[in-house]
Amino acid sequence: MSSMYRTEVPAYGTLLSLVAKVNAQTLGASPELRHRLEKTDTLDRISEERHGAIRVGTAAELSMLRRVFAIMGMYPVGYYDLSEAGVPVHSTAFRPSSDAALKINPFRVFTSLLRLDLVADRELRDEARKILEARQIFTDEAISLIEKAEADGGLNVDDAALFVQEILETFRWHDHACVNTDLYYRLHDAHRLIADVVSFKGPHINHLTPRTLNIDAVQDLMPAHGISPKAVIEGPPTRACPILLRQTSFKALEENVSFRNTLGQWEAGSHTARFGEIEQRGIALTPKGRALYDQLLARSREVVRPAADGSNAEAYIAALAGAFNAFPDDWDDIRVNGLGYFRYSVVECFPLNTLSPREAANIETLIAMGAVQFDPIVYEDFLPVSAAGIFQSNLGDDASEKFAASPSQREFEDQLGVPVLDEFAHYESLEKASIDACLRHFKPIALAS
Ligand code: OOG
Ligand code: NI
Repeated sequence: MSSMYRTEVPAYGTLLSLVAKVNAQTLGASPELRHRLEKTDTLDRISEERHGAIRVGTAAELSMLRRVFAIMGMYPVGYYDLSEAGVPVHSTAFRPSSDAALKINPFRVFTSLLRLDLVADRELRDEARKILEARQIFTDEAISLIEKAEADGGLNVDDAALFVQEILETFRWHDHACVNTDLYYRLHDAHRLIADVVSFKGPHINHLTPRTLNIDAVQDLMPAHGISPKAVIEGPPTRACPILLRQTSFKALEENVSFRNTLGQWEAGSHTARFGEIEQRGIALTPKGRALYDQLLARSREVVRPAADGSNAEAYIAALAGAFNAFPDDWDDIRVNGLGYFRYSVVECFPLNTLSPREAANIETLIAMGAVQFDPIVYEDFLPVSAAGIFQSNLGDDASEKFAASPSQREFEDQLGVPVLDEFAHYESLEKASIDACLRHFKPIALAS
């Protein structure tokens, strides 16, 4: 998918090289960072894609995608309602769910389902629904391989290669629309996103997102490389202890697309949909930490709402930084305040004979004495306000339709065919498992009397 996308969207290739360059410089300048990443990551894959996104039109498409991703060990985690932010979709992210699986494959697909029920124009809504129901976004071969994998509990090497090739077809770009010009513009006027989902044969991958070790540097360097970034970086401000997720993208390109006119002839037109994005991840927050994050973000947006044209970017960045002064920026403060999740581990050369049984049984004491250390657990999921910002900047600066906020997780899960997994449960179980492993290590001392 990466090489297909690079060929189709050359600016994305430029972004990838820029990310690789900045990551190499960042690692070169900080041996400590290199050492930490060596312990926890695969360094040669540091600049590779960490997520992509697609938008589908029907429950049947969504549930089939769920089956496709399950074959690759990716499961829906989280529910994101974007209607509140003026985008008529709700979403989940398919990703590996276990720690071991995430180490092998940290790639996620942010997947959105169009909500035609939010479109006011009934006639247009029915027309769109009919078109979506008639299309088939999977090849016949893909469908039979999905069924085979499910029946056999997996695929052999040859079928797996074929599976990847056939599924790739679903994500491919189509430069001939399946609606005529008139309908395209009616869909477009209702919301650009509706035109994007309904007008094509399939749900083209609309962006891929490599990981950067210094998002501020890449954002600043983009213009000099002929790429136009969105006005501001989404998410938390620059911090000593990164939290959650920071993202920025380059604006979607206007691409040539052919539409049929009323006489049935192809005519030239254009469509904007595809872009490139970068991300930098920080610590996963507990529900308490997340509530504080949401509160501070909302507070900063009461002061300055970032304008799509970038005219108030500096004021927004200052308001954001100001609001986040209230969020502890020290790992131990974050930990003792119960704001983030940590992975605990035994300090290798700690002299065991200095511990009393009581000390050896208490994790906080073990930390205080230097027998146990802790590292932040990386956030693997997404942020609805940030996602809305990424959507908006790529739907054109004028697109800020209002929809009534209408989260509908139950309905989404019905359409998906399974409940989504709870992101907090994942981090909590990682943290707990690491504490249990430490206490097990010191148990012989704790039990000695
Ligand atoms: C998805 C936008 C959300 C992110 O990184 O938050 C997203 C889309 O535009 O379809 O990918
Ligand atoms: Ni994204």
